[in-house]
Amino acid sequence: MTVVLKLGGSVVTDKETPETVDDDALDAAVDAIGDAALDRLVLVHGGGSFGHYQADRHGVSLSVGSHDAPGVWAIHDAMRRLNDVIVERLQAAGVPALPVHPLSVAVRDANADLTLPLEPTRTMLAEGFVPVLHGDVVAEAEAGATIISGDELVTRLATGLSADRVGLCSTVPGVYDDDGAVIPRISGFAQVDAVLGGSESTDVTGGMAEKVRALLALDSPAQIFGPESLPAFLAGESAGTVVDGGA
Ligand code: IP8
Repeated sequence: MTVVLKLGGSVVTDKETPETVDDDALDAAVDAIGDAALDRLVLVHGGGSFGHYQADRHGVSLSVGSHDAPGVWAIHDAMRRLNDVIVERLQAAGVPALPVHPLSVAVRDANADLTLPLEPTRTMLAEGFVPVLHGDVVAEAEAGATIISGDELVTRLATGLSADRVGLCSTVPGVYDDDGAVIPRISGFAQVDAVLGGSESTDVTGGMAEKVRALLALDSPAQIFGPESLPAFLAGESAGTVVDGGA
């Protein structure tokens, strides 16, 4: 059973203060992961107040690249330092975590199509390690370097490793309906189009719309849930919103 779990950047960092870990939230997540002791677990984490702060500062995004090496390095370095903290905490809790830095293995071509070699992750898994990837900067042909989000890594890993379960641990307990209640199951985008909006929506709802669309396209059932449901997800239970496009 291969499980891919993303810890949202806003879950494990303090979004209000640049480059600040939310120690309590991270410790709670690490304890849950340690207690679950899953066999084949791949972790991904987002940027929160580390990567997004630096990406903003240096004007780099998913679509806007940069050739400024110090700026690109500052973004990667912030993500690497967050990754260091997460890997260290996991190891301290007995989880055999090791880092995989996308900048060193992934690349985008001139059409921005991503190649993410999975051999490092696959071999770590086979050897009993827990690979920990993170949103990062990656070299992109004709653009310098652009951002790769944790969500993009999750979908690549889920497909490439034929994951059995995928979880996005976010700051919200699931996908909300119009009345603010968590939708238990989404099996097609039409079901939530009116709530999540289309391309005109704000960043935040646009972010959730993109997550749902990407998860619907996966073979594996996925779940979006808040930190309080992480132990349930790791125990194999339904948590938050189940996104299952039946692809
Ligand atoms: O928080 C973004 O990852 P995300 C990573 O998963 C950077 O969107 C470097 C901003």
